[in-house]
Amino acid sequence: MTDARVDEIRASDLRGLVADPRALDALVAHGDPVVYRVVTAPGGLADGVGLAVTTIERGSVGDELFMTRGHVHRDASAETYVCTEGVGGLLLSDGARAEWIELRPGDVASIPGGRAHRTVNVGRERFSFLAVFELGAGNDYETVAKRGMGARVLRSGDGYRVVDTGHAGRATG
Ligand code: PAN
Ligand code: ZN
Repeated sequence: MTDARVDEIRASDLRGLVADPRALDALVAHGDPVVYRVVTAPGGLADGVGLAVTTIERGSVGDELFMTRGHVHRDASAETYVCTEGVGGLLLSDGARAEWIELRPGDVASIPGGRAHRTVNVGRERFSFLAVFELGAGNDYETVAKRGMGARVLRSGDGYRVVDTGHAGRATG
């Protein structure tokens, strides 16, 4: 993939998405580090299939572990993730309920069509995964920014915990 596109997502790109905006401001003031990189095969593979590798750095915003922004596919297409490095997980949301799937190298996770999805690095190293998706799926970031993912993944001692937050506009619990 010599002509691959590389997108760098920095702390400042997570504005409006994190639990602790002050911790985010501090991180941005301290050099605005790269939270994750997405390497995309331009044009994708054959037959309308896209391929991208995401690598999330180790770190947190306050207690909230480094994560992707999260999105829903506008065309409600499904997607498959294959973990290649580190320990992380996938948060899925249908707007009412959140689901957490832990991922280690070799694990495969399916994202059903219409679900919002976000990944989180919960390990001690980088967390990397390969995504296979439909080209032209159309990533909608606004929905997640508005209603959240229904859960947040926080550092907890040596490990992590997934905290249910409910979805904005719905009863929390
Ligand atoms: C992935 C994601 C990638 C970055 O390739 O786009 O992990 O996450 P955000 O797009 O939420 O910033 C994917 O799910 N593609 O459809
Ligand atoms: Zn996706």
